[in-house]
Amino acid sequence: MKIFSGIQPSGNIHIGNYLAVIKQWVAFQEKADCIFCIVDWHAITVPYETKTLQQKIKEVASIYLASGINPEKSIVFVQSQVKEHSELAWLLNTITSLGDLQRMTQFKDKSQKHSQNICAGLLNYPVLMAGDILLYQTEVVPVGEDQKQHVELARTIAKKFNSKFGETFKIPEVSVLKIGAKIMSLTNPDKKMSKSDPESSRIGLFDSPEQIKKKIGSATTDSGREIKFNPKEKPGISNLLTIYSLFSDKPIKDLENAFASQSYQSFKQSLTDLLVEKLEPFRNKKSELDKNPEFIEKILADGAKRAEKQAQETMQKVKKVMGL
Ligand code: AQP
Repeated sequence: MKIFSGIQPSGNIHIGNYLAVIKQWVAFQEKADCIFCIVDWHAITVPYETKTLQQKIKEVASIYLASGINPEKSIVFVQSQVKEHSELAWLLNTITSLGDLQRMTQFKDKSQKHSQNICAGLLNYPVLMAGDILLYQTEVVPVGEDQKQHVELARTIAKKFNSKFGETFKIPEVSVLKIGAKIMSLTNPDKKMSKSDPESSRIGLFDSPEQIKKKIGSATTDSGREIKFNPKEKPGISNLLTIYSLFSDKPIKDLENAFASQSYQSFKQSLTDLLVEKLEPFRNKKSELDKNPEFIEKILADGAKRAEKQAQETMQKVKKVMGL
């Protein structure tokens, strides 16, 4: 089985990215051929800092490794180091419907968020993502809820291409968790936790115990006192219960029973302790990796070579069937 997925180096990776996506990658790694990309060409579709981009790329690589991605088993690389991604994206642009791109939820959301700066790249983002996926004949794409629509569009594009030019691409399936596919913001639990939102709205994987304590302590809860999972009526507590459940591997029902007679404050204290404990290995591994930047550079360079080989094979097929 072939797996492909990626994360943008657009800010601090948070527990939403980890619980919904990176944890799936670690599990897939045991049973499949995996390719994990740092999608820097996606990150430049909204305003960004050129000076810190390389540092952010290295940080995402550290997170992959600190989370248990084994670069000897899986391919880890930076998208812009394999030029076939942009080549295939251009070709797929010629068969992608403009209407499909305009109705993408992320395009609408990000156009609103960056209304002064809507570039064509933001509209074409899903075509580049389809290229990323199809280039490796991917069978399964593990993502969070918000990226499901883009994987569905990649399937539509692959099917259209195959019917127009002949069987070329595998049709990828999406893998989205049943619980935890959308971790919500700590300060506004009606919105997803996001890398580019204010610091207090998310827990970063490398946050210190003090930061975790402060953020969980001030996380929005709901009126009432019961620790009950009810995302419609109690979105704040339901989000914290989901985070607790995924980090402790305990079902939400068991947590509701365990905290039945306790206050929000003692539940938050217990969640803080759990997060401090579970994120400690990430912080430790990061300080180890920070001492050896050449190690990460070597992994990314090796990964790009391995990815490029597979990407070139697909591009040869694509160009041939397109008459290029
Ligand atoms: N809150 C979330 N809960 C669960 N999954 C999430 N993902 C993102 N936010 C959550 C999933 O993480 C993967 C990588 O995300 P991305 O880098 O492609 O960017 P994004 O989806 O746009 O996520 P962010 O964190 O909100 O980044 P910015 O702020 O840069 O836009 C994807 O699989 C995504 O579904």
